[in-house]
Amino acid sequence: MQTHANPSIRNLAIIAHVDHGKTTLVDALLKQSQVFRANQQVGELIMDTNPLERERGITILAKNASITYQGVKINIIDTPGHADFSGEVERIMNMADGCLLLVDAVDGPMPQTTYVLKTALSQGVTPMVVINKIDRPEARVAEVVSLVQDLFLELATKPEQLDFPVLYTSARHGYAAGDPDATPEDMQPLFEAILKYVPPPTGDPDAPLQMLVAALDYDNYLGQVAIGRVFRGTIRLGDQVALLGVDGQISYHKLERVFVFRGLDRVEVEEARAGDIVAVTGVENVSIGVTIAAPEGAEALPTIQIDEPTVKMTFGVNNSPFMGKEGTHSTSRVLHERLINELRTNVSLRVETTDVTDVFLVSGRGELHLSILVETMRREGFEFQVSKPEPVTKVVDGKVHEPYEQLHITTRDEYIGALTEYLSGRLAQLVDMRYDDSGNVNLEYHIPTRGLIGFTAFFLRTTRGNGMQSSVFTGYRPMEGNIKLANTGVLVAWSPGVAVTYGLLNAQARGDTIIEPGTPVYEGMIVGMHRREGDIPINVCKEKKLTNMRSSTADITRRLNATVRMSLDEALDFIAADELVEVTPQSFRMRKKQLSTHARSRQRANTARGQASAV
Ligand SMILES: Nc1nc2c(ncn2[C@@H]2O[C@H](COP(=O)(O)OP(=O)(O)OP(=O)(O)O)[C@@H](O)[C@H]2O)c(=O)[nH]1
Ligand SMILES: [Mg+2]
Repeated sequence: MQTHANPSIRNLAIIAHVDHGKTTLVDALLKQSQVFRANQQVGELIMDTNPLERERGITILAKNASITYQGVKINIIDTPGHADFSGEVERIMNMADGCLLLVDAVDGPMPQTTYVLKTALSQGVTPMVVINKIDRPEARVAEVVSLVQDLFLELATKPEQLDFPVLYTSARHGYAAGDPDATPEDMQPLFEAILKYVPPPTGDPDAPLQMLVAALDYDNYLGQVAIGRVFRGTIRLGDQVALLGVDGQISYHKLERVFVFRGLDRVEVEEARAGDIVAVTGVENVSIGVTIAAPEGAEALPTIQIDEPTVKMTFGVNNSPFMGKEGTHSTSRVLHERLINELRTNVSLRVETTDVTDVFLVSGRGELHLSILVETMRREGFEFQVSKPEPVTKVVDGKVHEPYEQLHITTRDEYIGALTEYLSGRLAQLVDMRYDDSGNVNLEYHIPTRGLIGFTAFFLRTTRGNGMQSSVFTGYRPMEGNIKLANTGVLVAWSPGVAVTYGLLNAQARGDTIIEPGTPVYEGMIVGMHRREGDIPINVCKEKKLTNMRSSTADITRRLNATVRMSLDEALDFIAADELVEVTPQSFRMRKKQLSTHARSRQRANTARGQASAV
C-alpha cells in the first residue's frame, strides 16, 4: 500500500472539546496561507457559515476547506466540539489520515476531548496535539501536557500512538511553536509539523474507483452534491459509476461534475486521484455512508459507524387553534418528508412513525441536537409541535437501561450549594471535585441523561454565566430511582381571546406570567408558571367590569410584573410530559396536549379515582 502514497496531499481533521479554538485555528491557517486577497475582509470563525452557528458561536456541522503549503495540499476538516454533534466527528473521521487534537491551555482535556480522541484512535488516525490559547494569562501549559499524556495512556490502542508531537499555539493571535518557551511568530511551525507527522494518503490511483460519501450538500444550481474521500482509483468527469447503498442496493449514475477543495471554494476539475477529498454531482438519491465505485466488480467500503441516539421527542402536525396562521401549515406527509430528508445528512438522527399518524418520534444525541433541528425547520417556514425531550431507554436482560453521562462543571464556589441540591435530586453522583489556582471549582458527576434534561437552563440562571458545563454520553446502566421534579404547575388559559392587563394581573396573583397584554391566546395555552403544585386554569382575557367604577387605591397601583421571557430551548426544557411546544416561524407557544379545561379536569378526576380504588 505504502508504494501508492500520494505525497502532495494531507488529510487532516481538527478535533477538540467545545470552544477550545478549532474554528479559530482554521481561520489562522487560512489567513496565513493567503487564501484571501490582500484587501479582503474575512472576519472571524470563517468556517462557521450557517446562520445558527454564527448566532450561537458554535460549530454544528463539520466542513471542508483546503490550503496549500510548499506545494502540498492540506485538506482540513473542521468539526464541532459540542457532544450533541459528536455524530459529525464520527461521520468525517474516515476522510482523515491525521488529526489535530486541540486542548485549551487553561481548561485541559475535557469530556469531549476524550470522546473525539477515542474516535480518532479507533479509526487509526495519526494524532498531533496542539495546546491552544497559550496567550491566556492563566495558561498552565506543562500541567495540561501531562494531563494529555495521561489521556493517551488511557486510550491508545497501539504503542506508536503514544508517540505524538505537541505544538503550542495561539489561534487567536495566529502563532504556533514547537517549544513552549520559544518566541513564536506565525503558524509556520504548525504547517511544518503537519507535513512531517500526518501521513500522506494511500490508495492505488489505477485500481477501480472507490469513494465513501461522508457529507452531502445541496446547491440550487447543481443539485445534490456528494462529498467524500477517494480511497482507490481515479474519479473522472463523465464516468459511469455504481452507487452501493448501505442496504446492498445498487444503482448506476453518470458523474456530471467533479470538484476539489481550494481554500474555502470548490473548484471544478477533470479528475481527482486516490487520497483526495472531492465533491461530485450527478449521483441521485445518495446518502451518507454509501460507496461510489467503478461499475465492474463494484465493492462497498465499510460504512460509517455512528453511536446510537440518547434523547428523543415527538414532532407532530400542529393542531392548535392557531394552526396555519403564522407558518405554512404542513400535513403529516410534508412533515414526514422533511424529517426523512434530514436523515440523509444528519447521521446521528433517527425518525420513526408512531401509532398516531401525524406524530413522529425523532431521536438524537442530546437536547441541543434536537432543538437545532426545531430551529432550522421553523426558519424554513414549517410549523409543528414538539414534546418534551426524554432519554432513549432500552431493555437489556429484561431490565430497563437508560443513558448516563459524565457531567463536567467549572464554576465559582458560591454556586456549589444550589448546583449540588439540584443535581442530587436528579440522581447525580459526585465523582471528583477540585479547586484550581484561579479559585474555580471543577466538579465531575455521573448522571442519568433524564436528570440532565433541563439542566442547561438551570445552570445559566443559577451561575449567571459564571461557569461552564458540558457532558458526554458514557453508556447505558440499569434505570434506578426517581427524579424529584419541581412541584410547580402552570397557569393555563381558560378561554380564547386576547390577554389583557387586568386578566394578567389576576394571573400574577398565582405566579409569574410569560405573555404580554395583547397576546392572542387559546384555551389550553400555557400563560404562566404556577407557584404551587398543580395547574390552574385562568382567564387572562377577562376585562375589569365597567360597573365597578370606583376602584380602590390598591387596585390602581397594582402594576403588572415583568413578563418572564423564555428561549425556545428553555421552553423545551420547561414543559411537562402532558404538554407541547407549538413552533411556528414567528413564535412559539407552550400548550397542554389536551386543550379542553373540562376534559383535563375529567382526566384528573379519573386518575384520582383510579388511584383511590387501587389502594
Ligand atoms: N485567548 C485565546 N482565545 C482563543 C484562542 N483560540 C480561540 N479562542 C477563543 O475561544 C472561543 C472559541 O473559539 P472557536 O474557534 O469557536 O472554538 P471551537 O473549538 O471551534 O468551538 P466549537 O466549534 O463550538 O466546538 C472564541 O471566543 C475564540 O476567540 C486563543 O488562541 N487564545
Ligand atoms: Mg468551531
